[in-house]
Formats: sequence, C-alpha cells, structure tokens
Amino acid sequence: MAKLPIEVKNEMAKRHHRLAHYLWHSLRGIWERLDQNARNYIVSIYPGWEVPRPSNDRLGRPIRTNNSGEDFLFMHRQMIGLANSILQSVGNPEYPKVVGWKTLPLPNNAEFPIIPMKGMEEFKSEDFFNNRMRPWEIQYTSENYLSNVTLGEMGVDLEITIHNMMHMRWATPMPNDVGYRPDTAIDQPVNIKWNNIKYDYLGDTYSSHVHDTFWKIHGWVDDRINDWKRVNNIDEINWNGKWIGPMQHHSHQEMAILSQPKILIDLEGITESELTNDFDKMIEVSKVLSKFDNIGFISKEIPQEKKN
Ligand SMILES: [Cu+2]
Repeated sequence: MAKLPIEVKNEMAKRHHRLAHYLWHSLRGIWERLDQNARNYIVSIYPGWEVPRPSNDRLGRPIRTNNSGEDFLFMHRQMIGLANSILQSVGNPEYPKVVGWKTLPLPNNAEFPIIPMKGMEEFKSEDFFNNRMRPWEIQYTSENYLSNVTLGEMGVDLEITIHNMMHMRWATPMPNDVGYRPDTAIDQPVNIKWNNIKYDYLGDTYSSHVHDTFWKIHGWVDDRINDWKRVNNIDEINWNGKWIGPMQHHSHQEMAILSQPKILIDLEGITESELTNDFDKMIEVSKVLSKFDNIGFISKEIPQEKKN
C-alpha cells in the first residue's frame, strides 16, 4: 500500500497544525483542572480556545455524557477532510484519499509491524492484541453496541480504549537524532526543533498526525461514525459537538491553504502579521498548559484500566 504523500506530511508537520492538534487535545483534557485565572487568561489571549465540552473531569476521568465524544469524532473528521483536500490537489493515484484500516492489522502483519519500545511491552504484545484490541474491535463494530450508545458516548469509548491503544501499539521509535519531546517548561513555548518533519511520534499529539499510520487509525475511527449511522437509521447527523478550536470559520480548503498567507489574505483579508500573531497566541496558550505534565503525550494517559 502506498505511503502517505510527502505533501500531506509537509503540511501536517507545520507548526500551526502541530500546535492546533496539541492544544485541542490538551485543553479539553485539562480544562476542568485549570483554575479560573488560567481559563480567563487563555480566553483573553485566544477566545477560540475556550473549551465548550471538556473531555475529562477534575480527577482526569473521561466524561462520557457531555458530547465531548462528538467533538472528538467531528474534529478528526475535519482533519481527514483537510488531508483529503491536500490529496486531491496532489492527485497521486496510489493515494487519492485517506482510507482507514478495514480491520486492525494482525500481529504478524508485515506492512504495519509492531516495533518493540521500552515501557510499551504490554500494548505491543500478541496477548494484548488478542485479549484487548480484538475484543474492542468486535465490540465497536457490533450492532448490539452501536445501537445502544449515543454518538457522543461512542466517541469517548473509542478514544480512551482502542484509539489510544492503536496509537501506542503502532508507535514507531524516533531516531536518536530526533528523540522524544519532553514536557515544556512553564515559561517556554514548544521548542521549534520539534517541528522537524522526522518528528512524527504517534504517542504525542504534537506529532502523531505527521505519521502515516495516524491516518489509518483515524480512518478506522471515522468509519465507526458511518456504522453508527447505518445501525441507527440516521441519514444526516445532527452534531451536538463540533468544537474544533479557533479554526472553526475555515472550510477544509481554506484550512489547507492556511499555511500560505498570500492566499489567505486574498480570501479573508487577514494580513500576514495577524496570522503570525495567531501563532504567538497559540504559543502563549501552550505556555499555560506546560504547567501540567499529564498532557500532550497520549502514552501518559494510557495505562488506565478499561472502564466498562
Ligand atoms: Cu487527535
């Protein structure tokens, strides 16, 4: 199967896409634990980052009932739309659009091998696949499950179980000259060295979407939305959670060219300096987050027991 075209990787590796993905995941996860001053501060510098539906409560437990799960599904569907619009303009017949895994790759799959990594022995084991991943896959594709959950509940269930584990199971180690992004010090933005295109670690929301496998995983997740619609006889989804962060007013195509300020100016009358200012504001927001160590890396949120 063809690899993700370099044009998509190049785009996804840009700082604003990295920051947007990282801030989106981090803020919704940490929002309930931020004190009012921190929230006010974030909203004052960048109102679009006010989180309407946090994904976790004060104790870090996932919130299944507030439709934050819809945000999860909706936001990643927008990312797929963005990738697809880039793919469309690239026009590589081998890779015309994002297509998720139809079924999870088996432990002996040569194209998506499991590469051992320190501290991740459990997720990468064959037992884990047979006893956890495969049963989840069966559950989340079953009519019985799909007809008994709301879309928001399904989004949360998927995110915290099979989705997180897919990220870790298929994570590939970073070369020594790249390494792993540490938590950022409170007064420091994310160091620009982590914008290196080679930094595509699946266990960090700052980098995961640069990796080919991210699109296989999220294509699989996105297909569950269609299963849910089919099983529940729903033609058009009436989304209750559509939070994608401050990029809300951009269509896919506009998001795809966000990194080309000239075109953006033509579209919306936004000046390049304002765009740069957007980066500054995102970086400011990320400084607030850096106080918390339980964010950014998906891996740090993983080792929790299955809740249901
Ligand atoms: Cu994500």
